Amino acid sequence: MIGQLTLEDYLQRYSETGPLALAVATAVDAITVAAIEIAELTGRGALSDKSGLATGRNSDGDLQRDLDVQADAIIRRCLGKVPIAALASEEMQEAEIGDREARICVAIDPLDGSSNIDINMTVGTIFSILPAPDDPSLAFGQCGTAQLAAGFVTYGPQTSLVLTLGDGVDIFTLDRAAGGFRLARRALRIPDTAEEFAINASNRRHWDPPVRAFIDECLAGVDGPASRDFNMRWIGSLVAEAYRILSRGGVFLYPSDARPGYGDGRLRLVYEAHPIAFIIEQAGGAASTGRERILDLAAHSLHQRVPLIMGSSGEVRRVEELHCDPLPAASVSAPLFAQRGFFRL
Ligand code: AFP
Repeated sequence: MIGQLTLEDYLQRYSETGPLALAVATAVDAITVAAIEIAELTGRGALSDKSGLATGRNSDGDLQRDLDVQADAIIRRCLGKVPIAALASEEMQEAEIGDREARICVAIDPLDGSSNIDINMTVGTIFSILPAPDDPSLAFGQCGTAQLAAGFVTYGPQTSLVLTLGDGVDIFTLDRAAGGFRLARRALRIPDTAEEFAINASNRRHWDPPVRAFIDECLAGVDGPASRDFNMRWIGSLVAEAYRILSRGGVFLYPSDARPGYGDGRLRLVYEAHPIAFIIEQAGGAASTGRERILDLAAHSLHQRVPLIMGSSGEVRRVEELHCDPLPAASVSAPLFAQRGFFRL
């Protein structure tokens, strides 16, 4: 089965389960067609006239790069052939209403991690597929639990699609010679405990005490409450972090912090946290704001940000415990780090 089953056959089998499944399968297929074109574009790097250089800012003020815009256009062209009631993108200020008779809506982050393009790091496309409500303008105000499917494509050493249709998580890798995706990993499961944590440690002074307390526990390793040592990773690309956690466990934190504009963290609920949370939970992990389950949230605005703690369920639960019953502030400024000088207080 591994390496034999094509994504085409996989989606064909799924689409035979009903008209809604057919609509989902058709949209996933269109996104993967776009992904092959995006992979070619990102793979050309500086040889492409669409560089990773910034060209402006999107509707929410994020730095927008040529390839962000190019990837968005490719996906919208490919999805243009698919009946969709509403389409939302990080690169579009408002959602676009499409075919009001269509059964599904799609939210996309065309190129997540694009600040990594000019340093040749893995970037990716994230997508969420939702049922079309009677009023398509309400499509992206649904809870994350409404999602029918979610996935992301990594453009890295492999071009791989990580996909959930609501019954587990499978990975398909692009077979460039054949020009299509083949099943590479089936039914991924995330271990309940982590050996790696991922956070941008340069922001420590801005974190809330529960996040500091959790990271301090990780740093204390075998000498601290976790009673085991951790390794650290920070790639700066959500899809790469999610792929690693799906492959070997771990915990990722992009919390809210005290920096201006980061009161709800950096990541977007509708087209980043919701789809990633759906995938992580389908693989046996957990995804939280630190206080609430990500999938229980419904966006009140399209580009709304949300704190995201996701990965091995035991670690996510520990972060939630610390939010519910925070350690006394004094214990968070553990002298251990002042002595080590690793984290100056
Ligand atoms: P870009 O798409 O602007 O590169 O942002 C990527 C991202 O949204 C997410 O993929 C990373 O995990 C996170 O930002 C990295 O944020 P920092 O640069 O603040 O570490």
